Amino acid sequence: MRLFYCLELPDAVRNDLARLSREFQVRVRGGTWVAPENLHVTLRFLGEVGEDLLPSLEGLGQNAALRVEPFELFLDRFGAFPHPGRARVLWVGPIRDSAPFAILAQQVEEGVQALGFPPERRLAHPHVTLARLRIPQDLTSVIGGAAPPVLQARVGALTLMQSDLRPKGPLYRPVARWALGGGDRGV
Ligand code: 2AM
Repeated sequence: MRLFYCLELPDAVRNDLARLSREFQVRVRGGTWVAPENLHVTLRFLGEVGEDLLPSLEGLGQNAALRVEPFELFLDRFGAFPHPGRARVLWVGPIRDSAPFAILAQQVEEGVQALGFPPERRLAHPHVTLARLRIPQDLTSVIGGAAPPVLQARVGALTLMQSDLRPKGPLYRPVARWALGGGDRGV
């Protein structure tokens, strides 16, 4: 199974992001646009994982979720990976670092490394991918010319998500969900 840890977003925030995405779709050609229901914040991509690892991954998720209280994630800037001048990924994310996000990401990273996953070389950077571009494009003026987003998402849970790749786009299904701070929000 193909798995990743992520933060799900409230419906209202996904709706707002979908609207912003549609505005970009008029100006940016050649992108694969993330379906509104799939918009999320990746914490750690695991890739193809044997089902035997699930209990460990679930224990790890539960422990990590206990370490932080629910928090607000600001989504107040557009950006691009690796950079706007040669964009492969168009995203929305916070201007300022998010301490709760960083703590969660570090907990998960340490946990998956302890399970034998190779270290993630780059620091997890909170973002919601809107589009992936097969051919890198210069989006400097598109991003610079857009009014900055003013969104804020209440993050109340950590999710272990399964992704089934289909020709028409991935189907995401939560495998497990843990309330931050230990409240009850199971799948
Ligand atoms: P992204 O949002 O930065 O594109 C599910 O596929 C999520 O896992 C995606 O949202 C993507 O993050 C991330 N992902 C997919 N393939 C990946 C890979 N090979 N390495 C790292 N992250 C990946």
